[in-house]
Amino acid sequence: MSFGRMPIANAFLTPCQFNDEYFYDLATAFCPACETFQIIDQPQAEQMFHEAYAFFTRTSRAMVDHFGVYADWVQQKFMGADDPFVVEIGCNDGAMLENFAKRGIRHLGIEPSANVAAEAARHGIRTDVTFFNLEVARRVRAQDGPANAIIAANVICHIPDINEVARGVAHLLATDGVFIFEEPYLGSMIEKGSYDQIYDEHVFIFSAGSVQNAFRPHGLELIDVMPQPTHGGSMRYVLARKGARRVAPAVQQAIASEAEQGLGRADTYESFRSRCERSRDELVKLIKGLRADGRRVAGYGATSKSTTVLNYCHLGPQDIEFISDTTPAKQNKFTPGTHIPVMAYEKFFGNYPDYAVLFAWNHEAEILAKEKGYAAAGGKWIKFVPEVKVA
Ligand code: JHZ
Repeated sequence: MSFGRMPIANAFLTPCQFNDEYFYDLATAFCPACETFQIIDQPQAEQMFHEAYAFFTRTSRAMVDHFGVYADWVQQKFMGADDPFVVEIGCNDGAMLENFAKRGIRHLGIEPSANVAAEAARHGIRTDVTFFNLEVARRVRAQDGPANAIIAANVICHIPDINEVARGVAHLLATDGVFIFEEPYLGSMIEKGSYDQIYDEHVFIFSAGSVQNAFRPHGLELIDVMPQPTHGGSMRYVLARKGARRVAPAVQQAIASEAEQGLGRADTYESFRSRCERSRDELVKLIKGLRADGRRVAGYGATSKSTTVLNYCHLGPQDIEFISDTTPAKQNKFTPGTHIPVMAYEKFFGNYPDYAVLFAWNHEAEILAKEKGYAAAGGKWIKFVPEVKVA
């Protein structure tokens, strides 16, 4: 399936950059042999992760809380060794590792985007500004010893060379160490029709089956899976060296439920494609209709996901007046490809639109709780996951 010509999801830009924008074809494929769902054309990692990376984890209070709970669980369950060592791949602004650092636990955040890594350092996190690979794993092990836990959140699916990740993890992990990561789950994306999870950074949308197949050749075994409510449905995967730890029954249960859901069948993806097309047509019709009636429509949350929605639906500033976002690095810039202004939250609060497209739909509970005033003033939300509707 192709979603068409797509810019880099987080490349928010200024008008003088409009003429040099980079585009690629956002198309997906499913491999029945290894059960991997992935994008085909993959922009270079350096085009996405650099010193001006626009996404900061701390922009969601609920996610910061979630990472606090995640970190506590890792510590209680897997950090019993004397002087344990934890490594996070892709630590962003340090929202997760801070929970280890403040307890004096030896840690290292490996983060290729220098600006978010600097924010992590500001919070007392030890960082290494680089992409994770086998060579880095060798260097870290030589300096700090083996890792009792290697953790990641919304990162492993961003790395095209998954075999290199597996080689690095297999080298760095202690004999009884664990590799734990979580990210948007294929089963949830198919169930909800949340096609906006597909963009350049998300090279893979993993499932229990595809994770098992990707890491098994490297001597790493999937020993547990735990569904998470974050990002519209995520899965946490726990891996260990083969035979080092007991495999929880949840692994086989997840694999059986993936088969039942049809994640290995072509017709599942045919239906998903039709659902994406229907969602696009309904959203465009709704927004164009409102604009024809003279209504003001804005967006809430200039997410990476919204780059896919806006470009796939060909919605621009004539349809969506502006998008409100709390991230300073995105404000007063324009959305990739569609050039809708991104404005500070005050613009939304001070001049409520008639309708607001909830692009950050995964943070709905957090946002609706703080935006009671918008609804009270007669403002309406446009949602598009799992179905297009006004609420
Ligand atoms: P949010 C990013 O995806 C990129 P995105 C990345 N590839 C990934 O995998 C996930 O994160 C984890 C703003 N906001 O979290 C802040 C408000 O304005 O859905 C963010 O710009 N007001 C690493 O970009 C955006 O919305 C608010 O009240 O799709 C949310 O982005 C809140 C809560 C957020 O991730």
